[in-house]
Amino acid sequence: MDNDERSEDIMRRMSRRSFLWAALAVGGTAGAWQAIVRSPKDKGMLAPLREMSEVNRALWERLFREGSRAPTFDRSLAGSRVNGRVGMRQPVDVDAWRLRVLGLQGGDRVLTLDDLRAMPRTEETTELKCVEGWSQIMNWAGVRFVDFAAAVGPRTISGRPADPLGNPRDVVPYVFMQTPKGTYFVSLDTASALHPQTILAYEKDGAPLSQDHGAPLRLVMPVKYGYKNIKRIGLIRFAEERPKDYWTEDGYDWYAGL
Ligand SMILES: Nc1nc2c(c(=O)[nH]1)N[C@H]1C(S)=C(S)[C@@H](COP(=O)(O)O)O[C@H]1N2
Ligand SMILES: [Mo]
Repeated sequence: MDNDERSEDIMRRMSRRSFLWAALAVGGTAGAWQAIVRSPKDKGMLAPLREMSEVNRALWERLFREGSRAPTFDRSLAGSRVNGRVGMRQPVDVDAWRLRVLGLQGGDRVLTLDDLRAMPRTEETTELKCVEGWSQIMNWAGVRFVDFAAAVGPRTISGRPADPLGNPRDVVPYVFMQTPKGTYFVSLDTASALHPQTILAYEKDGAPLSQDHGAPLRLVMPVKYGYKNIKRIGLIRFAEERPKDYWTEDGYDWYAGL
């Protein structure tokens, strides 16, 4: 799909397709379902369903181009709430901690917290929304994921040097992150990972992250539900194919967009 296509065009084309589906439905819902399940598979997914997810992606990318932002708040409104300790049962030794980065053009990297602190620093006060039905405004500081990506050089689709800020669409389409022993893990679409409000946070309220909030490094992405905001990151991998995702395996939505 041409991603420079306007969302209105995508919608118009979708409604033309909807008309076709409606026509099928007149012939009986069972008939329409038969048409779906008998349709050719595309990358392991039934073609009509694949089309839906492609449209979802295209619409989101348009939102990103237009500068869609999650709300930000005054720092005085920031509070605290902790949820989820998968992969965090034992305290982490922050001094011994290292971040492994895979899927790069120049080979694997091992980074220290100081390496991350040397990258451009960003602060944001945003709302974390948990799918369980609560939300909490919190203040974070760290490096924007897009600046991190620019510093490490992820693999690209074209094979040319990565330019995550100028040409984000050339970066391979998925990002995988996991806790040091791989107990909790998320996969993300690269467009959302490169969103300007997505940060690798190492501070909360101006102090190093507590163990509960994901010391020494966690993901903060207010454009997605809390369960994608992985705490205690030990590994980041840029990927061509969609990697596994902890909560998606339990039936939660993979995209998890807000
Ligand atoms: N490693 C790890 N990260 C995690 C979780 C978890 O269980 N383990 N839970 C997620 C969920 S469901 C939520 S809502 C947020 C909560 O982040 P907080 O504790 O900083 O509020 O962390 C996310 N990151
Ligand atoms: Mo959550």
